[in-house]
Amino acid sequence: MKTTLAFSAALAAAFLLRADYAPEKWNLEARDKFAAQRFGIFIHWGIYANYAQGEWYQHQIGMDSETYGRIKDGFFPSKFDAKEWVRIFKDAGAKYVTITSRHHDGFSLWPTKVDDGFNIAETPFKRDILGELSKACDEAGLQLNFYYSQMDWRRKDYPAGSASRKVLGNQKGDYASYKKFMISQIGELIDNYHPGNIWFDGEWDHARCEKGVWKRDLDWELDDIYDFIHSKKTLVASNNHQPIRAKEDIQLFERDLPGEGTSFSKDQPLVHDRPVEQCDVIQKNVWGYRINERSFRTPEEVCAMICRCAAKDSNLLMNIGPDGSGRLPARAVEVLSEVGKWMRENGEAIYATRGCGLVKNADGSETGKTKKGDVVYEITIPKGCKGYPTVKTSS
Ligand code: JFZ
Repeated sequence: MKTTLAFSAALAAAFLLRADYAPEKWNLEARDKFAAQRFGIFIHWGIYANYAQGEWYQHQIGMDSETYGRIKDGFFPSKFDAKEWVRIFKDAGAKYVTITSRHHDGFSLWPTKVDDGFNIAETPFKRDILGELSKACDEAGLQLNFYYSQMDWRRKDYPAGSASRKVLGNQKGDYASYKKFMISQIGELIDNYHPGNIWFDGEWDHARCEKGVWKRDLDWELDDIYDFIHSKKTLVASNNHQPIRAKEDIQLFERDLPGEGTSFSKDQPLVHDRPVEQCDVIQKNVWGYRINERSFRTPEEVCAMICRCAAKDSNLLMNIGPDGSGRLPARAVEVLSEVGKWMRENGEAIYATRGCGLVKNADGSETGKTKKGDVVYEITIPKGCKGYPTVKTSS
C-alpha cells in the first residue's frame, strides 16, 4: 500500500513538473523578492462589507445577484483613507498588501471598463479604490498584489459549478466569453496598477479530490491565462487547494501551515521549489467584515504565526476585513501595532531568511529556526502563545 502511494505520488509529481516550461530570469527574481518579504496584509473588501456578514453572505442566504447587488447604490465608505491603511500596515512590519480586486460576488473595486457596471465607478463613492491604494503603497515602498476570483455568482457567461450553483442554478454559461472577460480585467489590473502577483481563487468550484484522484468538470485553459500574466511580468498564484502547477509561481496554503495537511491543504503536497505563502485570518472565522465576529487573534498569536511560517520557509498573509465605512476594525489596528513593535525588535530573524524547520517541544513550547548567510536564528514560541516569541542568534 505504502509503495503504491509513493509510486503514484511520484507519477503525479512527474506529470505536474514535466511541462516544457522554464521560468524566465525576471520571474525567478520576482519570486525571490516576494519570498524575502515574509509578511503581508490581506484585505477582503467589497460591497458585502455593508451587509456586515462576511464575504459569503450572498451565497449563505442564496440571494440572486440582482437583489444582492442593489446594495452597491449605498456603498460610500467615507472613512476610506489608503494612506492611513498603508501607514498601519507598514508600521506592523508588513512588506506587501494583497487585496480582493473582485471577489465571488463579481463586484470590482476599480473602475473597470469591461464589465456591465458592477464596479466602484457605479457606486456613489466613485473613487478608484485600487488606484488610491496602489499610489499609497508605491509611496510607502510596499508591494501591492491582487486577489482575483475565478468563480462568479453574477455573470451570465460563467458556467455554474459545485459551489456557485446555489446562486446561479444550473447555468451553462459560455466559458470562452467568460475567459475573455477575465483576461481583459486582469490586463487592466496589471497595466493600471502593476501588482506583484495575481492571486487566484475559485478554481475549486469545478474540481474536487476523491480518494486522491482529482475530478475536474471545466477546463479553465489556465495555460493561456497564466502565459498572459507572465507576458506582463507578473507572478501567478492560486488558492485552488490542488497540487501546484508548473506555471504557478507561489504555493499557497489556506489556514494551514505549509506541508501539515491538517485541513484545507490535505490534498496539496508541499513542493518547495517555489516561494510559499500561508494565508490566515485575524478575526478567526471570517475574511470579510462581520459585525459580530469578535474573536481576534492576540498580538502574541500573530507573532507566533509569523515565526512558524518563517521557520517553515513561508510568508504569512494575514487578513483583515474593513467595514462598510472604510475603517479597519479597531482591535485589528491595535493588534497590528503590537506586532509592529515585535517586528522592529526581531524582524532580522524573519525578513529575507530561509526557514530551517519547526519543532514542538515536550513542554508545549515550539522552536523554529531560520537562517540568513551564516547566521542562525533560534526562535522560541511559548506554550499557548502566552508571551511573545524570543530570538537567539548563533553562527
Ligand atoms: C476562499 C474564499 O472562498 C474565501 O472567501 C476567501 O477569499 C479565501 C481566502 O479563499 O476560500 C476557499 C478556498 C478554497 C476552498 C474553499 C474556500 N475549497 O477548495 O473548497
